[in-house]
Amino acid sequence: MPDSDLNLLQDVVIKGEDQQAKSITETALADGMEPLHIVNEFLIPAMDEVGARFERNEYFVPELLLSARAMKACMTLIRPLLAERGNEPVGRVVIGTVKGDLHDIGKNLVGAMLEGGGFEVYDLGVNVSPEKFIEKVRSTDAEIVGMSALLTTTMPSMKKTIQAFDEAGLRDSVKMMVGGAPVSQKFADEIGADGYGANAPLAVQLAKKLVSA
Ligand code: B1M
Repeated sequence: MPDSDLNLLQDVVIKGEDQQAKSITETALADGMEPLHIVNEFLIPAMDEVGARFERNEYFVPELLLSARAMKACMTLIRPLLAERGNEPVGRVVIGTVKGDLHDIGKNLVGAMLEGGGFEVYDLGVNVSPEKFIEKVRSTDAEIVGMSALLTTTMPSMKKTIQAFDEAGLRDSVKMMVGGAPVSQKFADEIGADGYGANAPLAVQLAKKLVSA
């Protein structure tokens, strides 16, 4: 399959057409196309474009969700092949919605876009205690912890989690990023987080900056 045919893959991911995206990826892989080439040349640029449209207020959350779903559909085929071939991920992120909080739509979106950005993502789900974050970082050697909170009442869980990493002696070996509608840069600074992502595309940019720092 020539690269020109794969431009369609980029278009359908941007449009959020998951079934079509998956079927083009399937054909490309069956034709022997390198999985990493598909990710780097088509899927990541597609998500970059989705992020850019979001920044320009041309795309909103529903479009982000559809594109993230389309990209995820492709990644379900590609991820096992990348693992098999030993391609190193950009970095490893343990992500979760903090203790007491059950909102996961934004966190899922961030996780999917991080995956699209080449990260290995360990998603702990919702209502994640500091102990669970620590346990997962220990077992995966992740470089980044991503915490999401949607409730003002659960924002303190972020601070508690950072403190728990400190107490466990792990604070210097991991970067901690936070996000969610009520979270701000000011709050991130107050609790000693390493970064704040206002939205999913910015969270990916931030994670890339944190792993290369
Ligand atoms: Co809830 N809820 N909710 N809710 N809910 C809010 C958050 C609320 C603002 C609604 C309101 O009153 N206007 C309010 C919070 C008020 C406050 O804290 N001051 C609220 C409340 C009160 C509650 C309950 C307490 C209601 C009740 O039971 N009385 C309850 C709490 C349950 C709990 O968590 N313990 C509750 C329950 C629920 C549902 C289960 C019904 C459902 C969640 C379903 C689910 O997630 N599976 C729900 C929903 C859907 C919402 C609203 C309507 C939408 C949230 C959402 O998904 N947004 C929300 C109102 C609103 O926000 N307009 C609301 C879309 C999502 C893509 O955006 O999550 O912000 P968001 O993620 C963004 C960024 O924030 C960022 O990137 C994403 C993409 O751009 N981001 C990160 C997120 N995480 C990040 C992490 C990062 C970086 C960026 O780095 C790691």
